[in-house]
Amino acid sequence: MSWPTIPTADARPDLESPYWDEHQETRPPEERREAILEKLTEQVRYAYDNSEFYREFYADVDVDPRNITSFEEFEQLPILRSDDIKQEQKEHPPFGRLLCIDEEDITRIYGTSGTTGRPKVFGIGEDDWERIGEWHAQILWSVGLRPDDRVIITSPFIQYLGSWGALAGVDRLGCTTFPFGAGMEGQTEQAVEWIADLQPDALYGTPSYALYLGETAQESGYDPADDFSFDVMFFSGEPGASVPSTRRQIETMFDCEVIDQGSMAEMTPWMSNSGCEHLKNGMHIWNDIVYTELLDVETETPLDYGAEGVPTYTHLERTSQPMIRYWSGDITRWERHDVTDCDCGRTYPTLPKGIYGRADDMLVIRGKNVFPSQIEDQLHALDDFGDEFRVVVEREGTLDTLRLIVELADGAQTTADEFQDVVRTAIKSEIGVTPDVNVIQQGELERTQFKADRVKDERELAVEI
Ligand code: 8LQ
Repeated sequence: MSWPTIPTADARPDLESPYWDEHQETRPPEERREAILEKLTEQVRYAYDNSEFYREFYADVDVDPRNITSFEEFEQLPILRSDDIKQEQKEHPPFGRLLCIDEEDITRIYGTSGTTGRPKVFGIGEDDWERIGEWHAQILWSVGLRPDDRVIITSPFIQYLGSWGALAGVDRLGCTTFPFGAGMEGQTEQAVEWIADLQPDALYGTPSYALYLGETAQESGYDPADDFSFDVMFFSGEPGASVPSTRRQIETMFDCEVIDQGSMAEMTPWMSNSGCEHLKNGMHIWNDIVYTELLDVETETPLDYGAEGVPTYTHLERTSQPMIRYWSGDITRWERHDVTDCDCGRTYPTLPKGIYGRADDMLVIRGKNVFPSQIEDQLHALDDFGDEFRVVVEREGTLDTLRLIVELADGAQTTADEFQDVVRTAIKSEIGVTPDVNVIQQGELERTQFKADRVKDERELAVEI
């Protein structure tokens, strides 16, 4: 086995092949594990040899980072967190000593796109970027994209790696790329006209943006199902594509298939979590591209299939800024491939319900654990829902209260009072907590052109009595 692999310039499988690399994708999991371990050993040794940060980080471990011989040894390496990267980059700006190549060999600089705190900086070398393109192309092949497809990218072309990573894959696959972007005033209205004229076959963006795009198209007099010709939309960045009723709504609105994708920008190739054209909900974990463990949220120890925990990722072939045992802070459940209802033939583990959300997005309301994506699922299943909502958690005395601000669709069959009851009942049956519900008219809440931010937790502001 060679490490790291050399990207294959422009080779592509036969058009009829469902696989980019049949052996890699369909081999028995045990055989794959052996190959993964070889790559893990190489990756950890490489990081240790080339990064002062990792040498310090592993100073007290009981295993030899230059020669990891088993998964058990690998699991003794400490977990890397976002704050470790931020601190390291603060002390050794701009890249931190995580960087394993010379600064002059960085060909691309990206960063985190959040609005708060110090952004994280990612320096990526040329060969890493080529591998990212290659792997994204491989995964997009499983999604059903082929070189004759026209693909519009409707996420912001900022530091956000989602847009650029999708672009790299679509380019490498040989599709016609239409890098439209998002985020500027009036851009969505323009996107509607461009899509109506150019009829792309596929779209990449966030699920929230697809709904906004669909609504905007309807306001401009289009029916996205009839007037556009999308076969597939692939999404990343937030839950939604694996929230069953949101997924159904997008599929119906555009008459297309929906594919869920995405790990984290740090972990690019972030498509290593991805649905395929056969999977009805959720994502396969391409764990021979990025190795993924599921760790217990409290004990941080590895969990078996069937359990719920935090995906923790390790690059397998990254030469510029490798991440090893990187804690995502997300929550999901994973299953072995043969427990999943998917007939694609791939033997990767699967996240059947996608990533529900971040552990710190989980609201504990009166002792019940609630993910905003559960509320989203209930609301999108209601006929008269006007597509947007907000969740406000407040504290009255010692009790937590859940307030929902929910839009009623234009042309709804129910009154605001009736809809309020419908929402209350639906949410109570899903999460066991009765919310206060404020009904407002469709269009009153701001739409996002990127990732939605729908939750306001005001409990910390409350005075304890
Ligand atoms: N996150 C990302 N993808 C998600 C998904 N499919 N389902 C649920 N939550 C998801 C560059 C790619 O779009 C991945 C990405 O968005 O990277 P970021 O910007 O670093 O954000 C990572 C976080 O987005 C994850 O930790 C998930 O909480 C969420």
